[in-house]
Amino acid sequence: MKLFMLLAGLIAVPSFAAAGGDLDANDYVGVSFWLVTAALLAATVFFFLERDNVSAKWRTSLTVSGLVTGIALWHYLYMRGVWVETGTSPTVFRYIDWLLTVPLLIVEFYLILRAVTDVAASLFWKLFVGSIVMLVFGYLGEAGIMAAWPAFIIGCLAWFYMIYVLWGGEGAAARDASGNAAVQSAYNTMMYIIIIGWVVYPAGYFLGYLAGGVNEGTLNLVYNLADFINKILFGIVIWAAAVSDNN
Ligand SMILES: *C/C=C(C)/C=C/C=C(C)/C=C/C1=C(C)CCCC1(C)C
Repeated sequence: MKLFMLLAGLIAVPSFAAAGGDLDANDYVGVSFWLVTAALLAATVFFFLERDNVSAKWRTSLTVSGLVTGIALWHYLYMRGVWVETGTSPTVFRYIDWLLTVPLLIVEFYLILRAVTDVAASLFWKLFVGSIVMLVFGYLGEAGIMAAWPAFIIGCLAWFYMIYVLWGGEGAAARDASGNAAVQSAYNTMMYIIIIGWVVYPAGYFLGYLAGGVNEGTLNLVYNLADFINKILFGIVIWAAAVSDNN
């Protein structure tokens, strides 16, 4: 079954990818789209195959990591095409990708805690709703449906709220109570990714909409590298905790 899905994917992918036109070797932004696409493919295969190498309680976390990179892979195929053909930011594809992958990423905190300790469903909802509010207001601001500043401020408040829940709120309490070293260290690394790795996205919004413009190429290059850390590395941290947890 897995092999079948993999083969179906490999056959289907090039027909979409071909729509992207030629990739110019000097177009380093286009090349970065290409490299991250390949890395997302590898990461997706890796997370799904590694499910078999971890104990049952960790499998959902690895599945979700694979869904995140798989969904992003799908969007990257199209985003590269938009960039190569138009030289502009694929904003709509980025936001659809974020809308699907960011809630899945943030919910991983709940999942890794749930693998080793009792954790209330309210933690899931706080993080999930926080991520949706952040993205919806970001999009309203970028699309010009709402004024750029208030949308940005509400989006940032939602992000700070998630950081608060993870740093000092319900998430931190569950982490401390879990008494599981593998989960605690993964939790902390993941939390720093949410705090530091995620700065790139509001910074891009700020420069582009509030500070008078940003170079589209630089913006996309930085977003692509950030996605590598925030999606692939994030999943690897979870995988590392899963394989080192032997309780
Ligand atoms: C894989 C994609 C990821 C991790 C995307 C993350 C996106 C954000 C953290 C976006 C944050 C924003 C704000 C904090 C304020 C409003 C504007 C946004 C949506 C860019």
